[in-house]
Amino acid sequence: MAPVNISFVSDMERQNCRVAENEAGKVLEDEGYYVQIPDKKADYAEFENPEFRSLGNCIRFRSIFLTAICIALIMCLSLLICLSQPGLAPSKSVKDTAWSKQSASKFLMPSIIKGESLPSFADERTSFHFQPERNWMNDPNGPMFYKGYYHFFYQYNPDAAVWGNITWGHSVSTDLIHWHHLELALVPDQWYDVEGVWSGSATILPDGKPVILYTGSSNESLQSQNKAVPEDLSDPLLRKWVKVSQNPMLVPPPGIGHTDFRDPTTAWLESDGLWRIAIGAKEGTTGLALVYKTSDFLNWTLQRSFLHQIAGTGMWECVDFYPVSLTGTNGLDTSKVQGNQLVKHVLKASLDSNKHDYYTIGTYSTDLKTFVADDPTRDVGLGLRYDYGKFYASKTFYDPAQERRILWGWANESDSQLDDIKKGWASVQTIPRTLVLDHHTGSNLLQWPISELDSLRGDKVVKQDILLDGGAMLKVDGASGAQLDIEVTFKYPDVQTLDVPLEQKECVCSQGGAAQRGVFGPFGLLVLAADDLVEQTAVYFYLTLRPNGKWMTTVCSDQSRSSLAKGIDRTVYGTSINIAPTENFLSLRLIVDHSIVETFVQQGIACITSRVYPTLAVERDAHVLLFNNGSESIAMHTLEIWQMSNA
Ligand code: DQQ
Repeated sequence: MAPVNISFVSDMERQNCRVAENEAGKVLEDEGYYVQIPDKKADYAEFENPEFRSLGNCIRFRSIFLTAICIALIMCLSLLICLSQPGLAPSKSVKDTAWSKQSASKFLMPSIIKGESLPSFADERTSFHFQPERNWMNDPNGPMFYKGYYHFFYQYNPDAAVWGNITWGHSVSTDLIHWHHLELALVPDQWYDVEGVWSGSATILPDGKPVILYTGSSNESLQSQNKAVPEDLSDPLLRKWVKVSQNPMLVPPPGIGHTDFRDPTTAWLESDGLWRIAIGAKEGTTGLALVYKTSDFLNWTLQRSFLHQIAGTGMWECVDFYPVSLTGTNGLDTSKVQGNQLVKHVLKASLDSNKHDYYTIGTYSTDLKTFVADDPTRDVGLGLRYDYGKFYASKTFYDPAQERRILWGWANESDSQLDDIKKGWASVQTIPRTLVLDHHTGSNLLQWPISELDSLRGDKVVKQDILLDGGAMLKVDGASGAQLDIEVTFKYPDVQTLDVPLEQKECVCSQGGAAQRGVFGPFGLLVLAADDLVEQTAVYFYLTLRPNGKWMTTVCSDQSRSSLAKGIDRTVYGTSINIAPTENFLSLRLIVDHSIVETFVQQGIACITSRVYPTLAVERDAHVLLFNNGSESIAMHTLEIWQMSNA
């Protein structure tokens, strides 16, 4: 097998690598080496990475003596680690279930054995999420509807499972679930995009013609905005795209760095007859969105005022800007909205500094051409996120076929870059989500998987009205599997009838995850759970009763015990949510697809995406359990679990 080519490199190359590292969100530099993209599958025993060297040596020397010492050391170390983490077993006082009869050693044994072997990766590929057949993918680009087909483009490296050589991949679908992969739409073949055809958007002009605007990165890392049009408008699949001769159309204006000018939005038409686009940028550490206007998509004028800016947020990537209806649930075409009477506008920026997508709701002044957030304390980068897990560089589009606004988001891997190379692929897109303004609050969006996903629902298990005592854990029979759609509701505890302790610890998801013991929670679901629970992904609520009698509700997605494999990000994600006093229930919807768990809380008021890599809890060995790790009982009201087919 061909070894992966690893070399120490010059400062310039290091800089390039750092860009790649940012894209992947994974740190290589600390490990003292840079990976160059291999042409063929890697031979891991050849890695010079110190982390792998010890394992590699054990294999290479084939000395029984040395191997035995290696194994003994690893076993001792694993045992020590396991013993120092009582949270590995979900709860010591579980009731109602066979799990409670298992001894602690039973929980620990498989991790010792499994931890020594590298995972096989066979079960990690998703079955109904959007993924190219192989290699690296990142941002969603230019989603649109044209002549009966949904078109989806994406940042794609056709050569390897790591970021680099970025092109636009292209796929089409009639239902946003089943996809047909086409040839690359745009490749780096011009001086202005030779370092990558980076992110951008599509606009459908009033005559029905689509236009793509995208960022090119030159070999001097100059970021410019460029245009491409379909070669043959009669082809509904739009297989061929032509870059116009006037490219590059826009280069960074004075005051904006040549690497801080990227990701044009879909253009919108205003009442003055001019089209406008927003482009992400920064000045110092102030993140901002520039606006350019045009009548012909070739000649552009920079607007003097920014669309919006927020100090301290750093570079804004993949800005998105669109209206939402104050009166209905239909989506809106940005170009067809005039005036502000019946709409609010949403501004989203993907913060390069922390790789999170922040949005805010506010008013777009058609006079001043600027945006003002309704609540400055929850402005871009300060407040709401689309998703509190692994979700970045998202983009929406208006679907004229069903009059809805749809959100796409990139869910990167949580395993190591070396794992990605071995798998031969990296990243998925989350299930497309419809977006509407939450009319109860007026201050947040609601996200929900597109209704087309329901077509994959198969066999169903239903349970109703189960009281989960404090410490309970209940396996849901007939619901095992790695492809599931789950909806569950719980009742709020009736505090009138309870003697509630005054001292209640507030929940911080990352402090112990689902293994915390509270009064009202953690309670929720375990999915992708192994027989003996050595692997489990917990999604749960944790309630705290405030002195004013109101609940503080936190929701978490705990991937810290999802996998026995090594080198995996074990962050416990979560957020607190505001529940209206009229809502006397708590609800979760979980979309489980092998290595991704997408959670929709309270009809979409908050979302959390986790990437998980079970090694034992796969296929029919992946179970679902209800659990309550708090001391007070919790009533589960309804539980519905569907097996999901492949897309
Ligand atoms: N990814 C693209 C850039 C964008 C970044 C490059 C966000 O255009 O800013 O692949 O993930």
